[in-house]
Amino acid sequence: MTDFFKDIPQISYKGPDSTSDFAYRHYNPDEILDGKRMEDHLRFAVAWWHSFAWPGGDPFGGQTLERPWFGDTMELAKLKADVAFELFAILGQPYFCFHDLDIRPEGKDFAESTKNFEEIVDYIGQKMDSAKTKLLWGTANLFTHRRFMSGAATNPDPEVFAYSAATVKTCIDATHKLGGENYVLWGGREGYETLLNTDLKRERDQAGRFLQMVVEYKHKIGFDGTILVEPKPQEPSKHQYDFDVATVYGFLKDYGLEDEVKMNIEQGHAILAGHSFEHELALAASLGILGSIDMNRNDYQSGWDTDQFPNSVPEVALAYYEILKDGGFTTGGTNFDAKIRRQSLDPEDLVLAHVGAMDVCARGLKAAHAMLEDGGLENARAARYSGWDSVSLLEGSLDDCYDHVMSKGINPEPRSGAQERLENYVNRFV
Ligand code: XUL
Ligand code: CO
Repeated sequence: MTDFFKDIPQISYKGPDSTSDFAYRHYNPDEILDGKRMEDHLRFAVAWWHSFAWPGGDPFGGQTLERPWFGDTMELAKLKADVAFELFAILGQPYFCFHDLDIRPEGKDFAESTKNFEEIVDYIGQKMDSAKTKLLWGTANLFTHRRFMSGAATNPDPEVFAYSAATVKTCIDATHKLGGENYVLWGGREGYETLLNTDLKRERDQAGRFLQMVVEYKHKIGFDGTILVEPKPQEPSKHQYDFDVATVYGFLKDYGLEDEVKMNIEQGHAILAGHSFEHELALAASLGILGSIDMNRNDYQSGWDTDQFPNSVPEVALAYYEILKDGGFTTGGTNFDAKIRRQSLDPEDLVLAHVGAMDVCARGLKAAHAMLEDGGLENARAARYSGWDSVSLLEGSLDDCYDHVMSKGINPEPRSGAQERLENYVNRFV
């Protein structure tokens, strides 16, 4: 045991009337919704990078957080893992997620970085043997080190492509070894700054082949987790090839991967793309590629990726509504890709950020479930499209539509979309 979280109790469900900071008021893992435990619906994960590796910097200032495990040695990486599993025990969430760089010190070359990585993966594996926490997904950090500044898969230098592919191989191996349920690719540097130096077609083809290689490798080693791509429109690159769900779906179709790869959709990325979170989720669901979510929120004034913990029940309720309507998570889950604010220095801040977020998500899930049970939105939607039940226009032609209008003297009457009534309806539940 380290003493990092000393005096912080294990968090448990105490009910909505509890006034304790260190209690769940809504997240009740064993509560059954639609025949399934709440824990199995939400499948919460802690993100190693924000919770244990992030030093608190912003564009104007460096480290604010002081952590006894900061530093580039194997001993400190193990201390970081010890503290991570202590947080998992306090929260009782079922999953975690990591990048290679979050858990191991960078070596002097690829071989040393890989050796460090494999040793820490084994260390984490041993800790998992006696903990209830499992791996939701692993991923490779192909964006922080300067070698990736011009892209990973989309780099003009083939040696960076190879380095990135070799890194992803080690990360899929580690994810497989730890029983991970998904493998994520977020293309942080897979985009460009200026078209003046960029061969856009070539870079997109490199990214397509890279993803095919990932899928081929998954099948080769028998990894049966889901491969997930995480869309984001910009930051760090000005133009990203994986802008949003629609863009990535077109990309998957181009490279024959639409049945192999699903989406990891992040709230803040959806907002940056000019969409709502529920739009991205509903679109992915309609395309059959909704996989998992990164739950966070952005600041609505600053307009950049602030990765804050969620705290709005109405927002998350609409997100979980789309997820439940799609049948719920299978291999996916709710990863808190969220960080505390840089002034939140204390160990308890890290705990309470997760506690609050888990409660907000639990309330959102309950509201979403109640709306689906009640059926108000689905009935209203069905009624709105019911005219289609009695016509077969989509099997016909322009000529058929012309005859239909002419012969029946059709003169369509506009009907109310009833948005305010539906908004009032949703507010009854959230
Ligand atoms: C960056 C982001 C990443 C991915 C994993 O905005 O969301 O943390 O989730 O690489
Ligand atoms: Co993310």
